[in-house]
Amino acid sequence: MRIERLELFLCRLPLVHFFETSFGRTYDRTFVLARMEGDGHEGWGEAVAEGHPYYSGETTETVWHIVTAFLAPLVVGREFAHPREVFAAMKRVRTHNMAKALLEMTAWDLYANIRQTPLSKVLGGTRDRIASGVSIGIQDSFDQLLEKVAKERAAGYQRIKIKIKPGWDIEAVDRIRARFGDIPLMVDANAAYKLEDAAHLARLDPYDLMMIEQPLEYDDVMDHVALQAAIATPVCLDESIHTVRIARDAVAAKACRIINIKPGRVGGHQQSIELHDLCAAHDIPVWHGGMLESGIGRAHNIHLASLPNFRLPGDIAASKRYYVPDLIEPAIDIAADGTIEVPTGPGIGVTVVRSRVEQATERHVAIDARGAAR
Ligand code: OSB
Ligand code: MG
Repeated sequence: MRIERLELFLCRLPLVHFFETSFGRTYDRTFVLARMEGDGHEGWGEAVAEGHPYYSGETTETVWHIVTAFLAPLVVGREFAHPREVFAAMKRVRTHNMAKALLEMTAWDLYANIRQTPLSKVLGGTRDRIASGVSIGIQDSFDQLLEKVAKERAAGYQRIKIKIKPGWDIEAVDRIRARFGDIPLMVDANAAYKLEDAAHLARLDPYDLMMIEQPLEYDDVMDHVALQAAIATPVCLDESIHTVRIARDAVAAKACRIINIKPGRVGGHQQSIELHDLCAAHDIPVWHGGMLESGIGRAHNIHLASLPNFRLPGDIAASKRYYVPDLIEPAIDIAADGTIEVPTGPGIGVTVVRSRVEQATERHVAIDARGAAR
């Protein structure tokens, strides 16, 4: 396939409910969308970078800069036999995996559309529904948290994850266990703790959590090894896993027992497949994370999560928890059993509503083989 043209859209959408992590509270989401044309078809993708550099050093503005100045010239106007070649074509640019993933994932949708095949099939997916969980942010009170948990349980979600930070951790878990009993429950600290907090985090052991996600720093592996040896709760890494090579080292060092895969964080679908396969070979379960994506990124995630080693429910939930209306039709929804159907049409299998994208767009650029034009 030849990638003939690339468009970028810098968008902003209000969130249905604010989302609070240990980094702070967000009321809306800023993100970059990409659209590619080639061989008479189109592809869509979404970068997971946010408007701030708190989860990752990348932001929507760094994605815009790196794509327009450095990555687009390596991809636009070029011929690829398969989208698995796209990440390698961008190798000379270091880091910036969110920017790379934007182009790489968009190329996968384009390829699947050219082949008139669902993206899940070209990625190697094996299931037609995925298990869905929710990530519940830090609330204003524990009562509000319990109400949120009750609402998501009633909606059918298969597991509950809550965000934690010092001062919003043991008591939050204790109250959820007291009210809801033995439900599938996990916590995500987004790097809010230090190794010195090991004894404090060991107080979570009796609550039989599925895992604690990213307790320590985003650039750490070895303190997680020490922490995992000191606590019974399985450690899951998110922010620390920037590349497949880091994952290999983390698994070998026993820094974690579970890994969260976000294709946007690791450079796209091909890197995610390699990470998925590495974990499968070491009997490390993986699950699919989320980054408050619009329906475009969310649809990509659903297809990837259909691969076999995605053994635990992901943070891939219904559109209506995030954006109403979503940028796609039909919106993503969950069934009463807490599963989401993998779309069966070509590519990501959902229709991008151009008028809604345009309404959300604050900046747009189109790039062809001759360069950028507004
Ligand atoms: O750490 O998994 C995370 C959202 C933004 C940035 C980081 C994270 C998250 C979530 C939300 O947990 C998951 C979702 O519902 O999309
Ligand atoms: Mg996380």
